[in-house]
Amino acid sequence: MSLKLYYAPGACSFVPHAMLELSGAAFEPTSVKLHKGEQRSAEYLALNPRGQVPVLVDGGEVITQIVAILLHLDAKLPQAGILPAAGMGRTHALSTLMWMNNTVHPTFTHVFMPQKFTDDEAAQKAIRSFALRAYRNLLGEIEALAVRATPWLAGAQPSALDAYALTLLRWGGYAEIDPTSLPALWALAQRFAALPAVARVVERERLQLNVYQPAGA
Ligand SMILES: N[C@@H](CCC(=O)N[C@@H](CS)C(=O)NCC(=O)O)C(=O)O
Repeated sequence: MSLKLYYAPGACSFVPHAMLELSGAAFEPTSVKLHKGEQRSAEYLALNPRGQVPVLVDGGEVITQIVAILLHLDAKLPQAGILPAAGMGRTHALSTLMWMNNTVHPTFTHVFMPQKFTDDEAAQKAIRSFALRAYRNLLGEIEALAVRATPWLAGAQPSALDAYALTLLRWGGYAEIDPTSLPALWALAQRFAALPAVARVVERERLQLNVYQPAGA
């Protein structure tokens, strides 16, 4: 089995990256530097014409989209605990995972890259500030999930939900959201980052968990 994961430090690819490392399976992590535009190189576009991370290459198969990658890995590496194995726990976890991917994540894209949605600079400012308010509320919803965590978001084992929650909270720091203002989520992210396998990923991606800088600092 040959698994290769294309990831960008600090990006959403952290989710499959952390889960692969937690699985204990051998894989080749390959960094793509988004700030240098490496995702738009001819070589990378040949792999993923959408120019995005993550990409998983399993043998000869190229897989894109976080949820598809996670479901593929979950079937292949059940020991990773990517989602609960069965029952309503799995259904609810999948529901939360899809919401993080199709709602919370794109809301942050509107905050961080409003230029993807309009050329008009005034409209970009308006999109950013509107999306930022929405993003705060969405992180508030994840905080409520973290308050009820037992002790992880999907139950007894750390899962892809905790990896996504950490990523979304970290991103908030780039958008004037102090992670410590969401105490249950902040505690959960710190606990997840401290798991030895996840700590290796944090080190490989050279991530700082709290990137928040108060305005004027
Ligand atoms: N829907 C995609 C979203 C992937 C995505 O948004 N990737 C971002 C990083 S978090 C990216 O590669 N951005 C590079 C760019 O847009 O140039 C998924 O679930 O995989």
